Amino acid sequence: RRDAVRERHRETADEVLPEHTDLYVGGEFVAADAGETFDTIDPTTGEVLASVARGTEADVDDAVEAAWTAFDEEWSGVSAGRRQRVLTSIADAIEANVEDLARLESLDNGKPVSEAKIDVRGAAEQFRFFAGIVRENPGETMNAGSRYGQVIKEPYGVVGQVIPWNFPLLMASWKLAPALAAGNCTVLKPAEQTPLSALRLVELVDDVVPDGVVNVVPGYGEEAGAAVTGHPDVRKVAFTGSTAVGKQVMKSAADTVTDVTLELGGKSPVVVFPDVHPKKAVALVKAAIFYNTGECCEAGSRLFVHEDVADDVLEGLVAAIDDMTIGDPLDEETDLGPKVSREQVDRTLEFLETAKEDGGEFLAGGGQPDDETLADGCFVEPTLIEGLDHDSEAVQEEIFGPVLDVFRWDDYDEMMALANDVEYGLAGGVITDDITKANTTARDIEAGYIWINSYHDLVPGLPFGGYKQSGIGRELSAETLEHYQQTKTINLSLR
Ligand code: TXE
Repeated sequence: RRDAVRERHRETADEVLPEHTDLYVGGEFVAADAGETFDTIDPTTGEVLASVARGTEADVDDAVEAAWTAFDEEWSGVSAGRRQRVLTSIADAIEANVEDLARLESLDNGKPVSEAKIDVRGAAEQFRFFAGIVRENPGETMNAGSRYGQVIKEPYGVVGQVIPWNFPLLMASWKLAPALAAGNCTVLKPAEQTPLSALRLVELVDDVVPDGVVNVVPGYGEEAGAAVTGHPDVRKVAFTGSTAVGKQVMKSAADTVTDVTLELGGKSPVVVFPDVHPKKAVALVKAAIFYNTGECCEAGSRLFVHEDVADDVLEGLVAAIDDMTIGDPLDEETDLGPKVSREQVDRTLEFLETAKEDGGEFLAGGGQPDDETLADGCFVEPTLIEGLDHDSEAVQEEIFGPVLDVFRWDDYDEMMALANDVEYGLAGGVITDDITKANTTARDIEAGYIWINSYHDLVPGLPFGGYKQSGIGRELSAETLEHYQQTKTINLSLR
């Protein structure tokens, strides 16, 4: 069985891997300046998928220069209509390759292919959304006594974008679409664990995007990432990743007073009221935490379930976990694939260890699956933990794996005080059919995005981003376009 999975992954890789694994700079695929590469690993089999150019500061310098050349010579002068056509063509190219891009994503990240398809379609949708609003940029004018004022929005020129590995293509689209729509050129650094879909994307759109408008520099965070976010000629930085690195990015941006938007970690609460049918709660809570193997910044990783329904909901969750298919992410039936890397498995297992030491009771899971056929992969069992103090490490920190901390409540105010007692504030969920409770609870949770009776449903047009240490700025919306623009006032004297 293990051999069969390896064979299937090798064959799939032959079909879907990008032809080029070099840097993409100025519209050309080029080797890294230092001539080095790094391996990207298939987390299901542990085998090397590809060796990819390892970009460093010199490569980032080249990419930034290529981006400025493209901006100055072409992109700054193109009409909104042209930008709209480019964005639409990118969406078309993605949609024409949904199956292959999804399989590629599944190989490189380990996510179930059924979920990868949702990502790929979502990526196309990003480009369509920003293509749709790109012309809505009229600016303002004002007659003010003896002067006539114009307020116009201008692109920054060259922006730097660093993305994580949990939704590689989707995150690339969240960054590229608004940056290009706003009229910028960009240098994008994909995560070292998952560089392949960004490279495949630029192969697919090489003939529709003018040279140098999009540059991709794969590499490690401290080498290529820090060179992008700290580059003196990058006028705006957009980062998605850990809160710890987000803070460093913000500090280094201070040196050049560069505008920064950050989308960072989360530890989001899901609140279940006693009026709901336990079945409905189970389905939503399960999706909130286990979607994408728990590797979601918005994952609902702390459950606050009302005492009156707690036993039923928890029993239902344990049964739902038993029913989950853990295995080869290329199988359509797989619900839970491997984590992205061995490092991520170790990190999750360390959290589980501290939870045990802190007296956590494991209602399900708690380690790696005891299944010989999964031994090559980075698998972690779906896990439910009850009985932890709210201030313990496994509750306060983002685990970023399939691990749910459970709390029972009967006093609303006490529950809400705990729900908000984390340094993060990205998202939250409320499950109830009482519209008043749903709305008041949504307002009481200190977070940037609240779902009532759903989860993970992100739609272009509804802004997404964090309160507190979960970030700065909003993606997916018209507000995002503004993050990629600066405001110029022109004050014309009529005297
Ligand atoms: O993140 P990093 P890691 C959280 C999650 C996870 C933890 C660690 O809890 O377990 O972070 O993951 C680049 N300057 N999230 O170590 O390091 C890096 O190369 C500039 C939540 O993978 O933040 C990659 O491209 N860039 C999160 C990206 O930053 C740097 C998604 C993210 O990596 C850099 C990912 C530096 N000094 C992890 N160091 C979310 N919000 O969804 C690294 N990078």
